[in-house]
Amino acid sequence: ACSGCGETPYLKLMTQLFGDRLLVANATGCSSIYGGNLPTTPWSKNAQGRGPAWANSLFEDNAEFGFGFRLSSDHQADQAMLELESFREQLGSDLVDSIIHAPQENDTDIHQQRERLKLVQEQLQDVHTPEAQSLRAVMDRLLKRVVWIVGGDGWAYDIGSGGLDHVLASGRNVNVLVMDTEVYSNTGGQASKSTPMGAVAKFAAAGKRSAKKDVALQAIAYGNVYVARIAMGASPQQALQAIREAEAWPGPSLVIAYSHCIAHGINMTHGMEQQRLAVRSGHWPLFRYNPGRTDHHENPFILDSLRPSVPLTDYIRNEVRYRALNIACPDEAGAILEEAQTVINRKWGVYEEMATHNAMDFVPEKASAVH
Ligand SMILES: Cc1ncc(C[n+]2csc(CCOP(=O)(O)OP(=O)(O)O)c2C)c(N)n1
Ligand code: SF4
Repeated sequence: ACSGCGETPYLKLMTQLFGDRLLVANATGCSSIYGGNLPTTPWSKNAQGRGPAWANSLFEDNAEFGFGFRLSSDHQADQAMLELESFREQLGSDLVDSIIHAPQENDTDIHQQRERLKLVQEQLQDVHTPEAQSLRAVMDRLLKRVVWIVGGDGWAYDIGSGGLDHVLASGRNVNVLVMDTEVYSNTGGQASKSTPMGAVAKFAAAGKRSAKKDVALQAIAYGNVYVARIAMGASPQQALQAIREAEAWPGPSLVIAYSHCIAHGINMTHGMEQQRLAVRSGHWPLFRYNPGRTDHHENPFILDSLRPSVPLTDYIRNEVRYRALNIACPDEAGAILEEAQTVINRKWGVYEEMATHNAMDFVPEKASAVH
């Protein structure tokens, strides 16, 4: 990756959180290039040399590709449980039941499940029947697998958006991370539906004239999708909390991560500060929509950032993609950026109002069932 890339810290964090339980479906884009070229990759391994399983299919089918990981992994877990059942007498009901009913909700639960599975391996190590060999081969499926579908905005907002929508609507336990650079970075910075109003990009040489698509609100409309908007440079704690909550939610999750990029024309050594300005100006409000909160009659929508405290111009003046607007169309630049500020003000108003709602204002619990 380019040095100072805004995408890579999210992937490193994901490895650190989920390690060898992580299955990653990676859309084509910068992340499939720097992520797939060993040894310089943000994906890391633990002391035992184990790390995530990773694969890249295409640009356009990544959500469906990752959805397949979920289906196959659930199927393999079911198969492993059946095979484990057939050893109930030999292993003892206590051990078998504790494996089958293990909660696996936090690090301690996961550690305990690993220990139980180790115990089964030990007890079966001298059993050489085909059944025992088969169980040994599938047993690691009884450790909870975490599926993350990752990619850029070109994939999520544009070319893979139909598939992404379909997968989010499935109610299944998949997690999606969109590393949003607001352009197609890997192919040189073409505009996507994520490109903000006023930014100059390829195919938007006179500045993008329409507002950025709000994929978060689209997903929130389903009611059963966990949705968060994060920016590690502005709030690493909120980013960490959102990624953890997304994984813990038993249905679909969508995390949209602000990712600064060389395509923005910034000094990359100040990328994280630029993320802070994106949040403080209201360009990138931080929030979490956690459907699980409606179970406790709480508002699922939490606005994590404060009301904008600096004008948009304070953020965009550090970025060539916006400064280029004055050169490309000096007569219109002022009006376009004024409009962009209005978009931000109104969008903030929408989020602020959502944050004052109560659970009853959102999709009801029954309609938001997950499976
Ligand atoms: C169907 C298809 N169209 C175009 C491409 C060429 N292509 C590869 S990566 C890429 C850009 C990816 O942009 P984005 O999803 O925003 O990810 P980023 O590179 O910004 O991380 C494009 C257009 C492709 N591989 N497949
Ligand atoms: S082009 Fe942007 S997203 Fe791609 S590696 Fe460079 S900084 Fe990261």
